[in-house]
Amino acid sequence: MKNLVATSLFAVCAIMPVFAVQGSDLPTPSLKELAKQSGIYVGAAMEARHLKEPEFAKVFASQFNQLTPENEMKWSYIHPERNRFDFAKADELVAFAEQHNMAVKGHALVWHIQNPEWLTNQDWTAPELEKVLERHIKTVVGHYKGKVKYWDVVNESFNENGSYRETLWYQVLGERYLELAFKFAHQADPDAILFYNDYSNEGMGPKSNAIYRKVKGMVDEGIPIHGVGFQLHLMGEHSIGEATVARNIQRLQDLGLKVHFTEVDVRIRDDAKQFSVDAQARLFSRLMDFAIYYPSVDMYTTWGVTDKYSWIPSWFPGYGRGLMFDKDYKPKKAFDAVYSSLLAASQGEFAYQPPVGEHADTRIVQAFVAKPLTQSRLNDQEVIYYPFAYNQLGGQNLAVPESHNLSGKWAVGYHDNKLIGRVYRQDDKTFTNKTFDYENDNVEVFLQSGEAYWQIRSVVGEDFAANSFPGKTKGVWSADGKVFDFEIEFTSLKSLTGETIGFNIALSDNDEPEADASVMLSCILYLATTPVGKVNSSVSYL
Ligand code: 9MR
Repeated sequence: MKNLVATSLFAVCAIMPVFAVQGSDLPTPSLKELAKQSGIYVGAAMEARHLKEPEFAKVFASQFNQLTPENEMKWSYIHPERNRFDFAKADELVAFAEQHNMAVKGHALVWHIQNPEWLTNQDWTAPELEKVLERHIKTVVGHYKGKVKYWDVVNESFNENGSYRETLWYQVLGERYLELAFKFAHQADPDAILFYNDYSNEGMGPKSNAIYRKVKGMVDEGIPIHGVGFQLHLMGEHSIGEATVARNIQRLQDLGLKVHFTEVDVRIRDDAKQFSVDAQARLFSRLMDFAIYYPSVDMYTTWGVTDKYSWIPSWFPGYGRGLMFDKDYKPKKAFDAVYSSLLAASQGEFAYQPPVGEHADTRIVQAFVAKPLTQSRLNDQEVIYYPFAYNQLGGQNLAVPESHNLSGKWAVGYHDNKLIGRVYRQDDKTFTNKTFDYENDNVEVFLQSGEAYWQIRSVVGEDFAANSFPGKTKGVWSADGKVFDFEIEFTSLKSLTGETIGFNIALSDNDEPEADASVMLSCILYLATTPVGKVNSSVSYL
């Protein structure tokens, strides 16, 4: 829990934002003033072109005390030719920040996107590329020494399954490019606070486990790394697994690292109803609750200020409402919710406690979407794939044991009265000839409808085994055991639209040839779900 405010047992009543509204709709005290009382920088990403817009600059300067250049410090902008750096645009932003007493976070010294052609179109040897990296980092960090206090040193090095992303940096320099980048940045400005930054790394899972292992290794070796950024580009309809985010923050905090929320936005559809607007506001404020609660979280940055300018609709057409201010710079419900959390904290009435404990430790609950399908078969284009997220049997360590080379993703949609899904699975050793199904490599699906609950299992290569599900189940494996297609038909229903169904899926892996049940190393990876959820015509919360 942060500095001034002790958690109050009495403060459980709903807290309404009580703020004076000035000429515009902006509150007094400002968001940044409240955040400061909780020891948090509240910031936003911004592009230099926005400085020309008085309303933008006004809202930014009045509400935020931290700025991240959205693009201007990326290689293609700041280092467009091998022997030419161009600081002009980034300098404008840093000057604006200085003028308004804002902290600046530089973004990003090493990334695989927005790199100039001179860098990407050449075959580098490792010593050459190391020199190029050193020169870039030392020149850029050196230029902003004393002006840019925080840096995203390395951005997005890992894949969802925890492997290294095959970038130029990784291919030529190997994983030590991370160590090199942090060392160079530190040498250029020993006072700078240096971050590793990524997306989909807020909860426990293969990606955040890989990041944890890497940053722990760097801390142990004395490499100057000071924190991990969670980008947090979220979807309004997806809740975050609070217990798993809490555990991830805690373990990074235990390493002595800071955690920054670096690129927060919560996308909802342009035609989203009040439900999604409320869900969006809850997510924004829940993140602020985390920031207030954890001493290590001292920066909360949104990826943009106003829905007028956001990267989201160009990547996700029809999702133009992801920020805290609307297109007319009016604060939205999300802003009020974040403000309320900070106001409560400033008044000693902050009551939020992240869920922890046995239950939270061993079950990760994450909402996901099952989409309606146009036909009675799965079409990869119509569904959303999710990674199998963690090792259910891992106790405190939810990473897949290193001996298990297992990863996968899954999706489910629905048509008429059928759930129709697919699993892509990768495993180096597949066992299917043991006595009991549960000793073999398999996929397990857990279903709940009302009070009834079923577990159905399909050993690799076989249909679902006999089970008590009252409808029809069918599972078909590809010959190589890598793709599993399944259908689960609720024969008592005509349609699943409007139904409430619990759904959960797991990959089980046994890599011990002689193992019986008592020594079986079973590795269940799953994206767990709330026990009960809803299916409606557009989206399901299972
Ligand atoms: O918001 C940025 C957008 O203007 C750029 O076109 C895009 C290029 O990939 O990068 C966006 O910012 C990204 C950030 O640098 C790293 N995390 C993901 C952000 C959204 O894509």
